[in-house]
Amino acid sequence: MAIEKTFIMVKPDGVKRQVVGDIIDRFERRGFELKGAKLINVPRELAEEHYAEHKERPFFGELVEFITSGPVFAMVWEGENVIKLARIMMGATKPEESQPGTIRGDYAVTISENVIHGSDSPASAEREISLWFGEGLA
Ligand code: 3AN
Repeated sequence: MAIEKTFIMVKPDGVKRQVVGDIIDRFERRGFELKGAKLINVPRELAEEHYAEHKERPFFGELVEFITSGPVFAMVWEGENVIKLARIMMGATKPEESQPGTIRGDYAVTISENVIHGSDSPASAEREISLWFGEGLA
């Protein structure tokens, strides 16, 4: 299994609720390495580009509003199989399917304000890392 990088973002609800430290701790304890991190207010164009694949979905406007509503904590994590393992650590998108012990299962009860985003494939990891951090980290 190759060493991968993935893009992880604590959304505005997670930053407000001060769970950034816990999320970093979970990734460090699992054995992943932090390669980049920044707290930023997301410009609308970046939000729209990040969620471009959902442009036609009815909740696109809500997604962009939410992600630009306060600072997010964007990170790049590296390690073996990190893309898939991070998704498992995050828990399912639907609150009724996210298991206790996962990040969403421990912190979120709604589908829209669900604390964390993580790349869902090697192609999106590459795209999202360059979008948020430039080519240097990709
Ligand atoms: P994930 O973030 O788990 O990969 P996606 O890619 O299906 O989930 O959706 C992207 C984001 O859009 C989710 N994190 C969630 O916050 C939001 N979302 C998904 N489905 C809905 C929905 N039906 N209503 C509102 N927001 C949604």
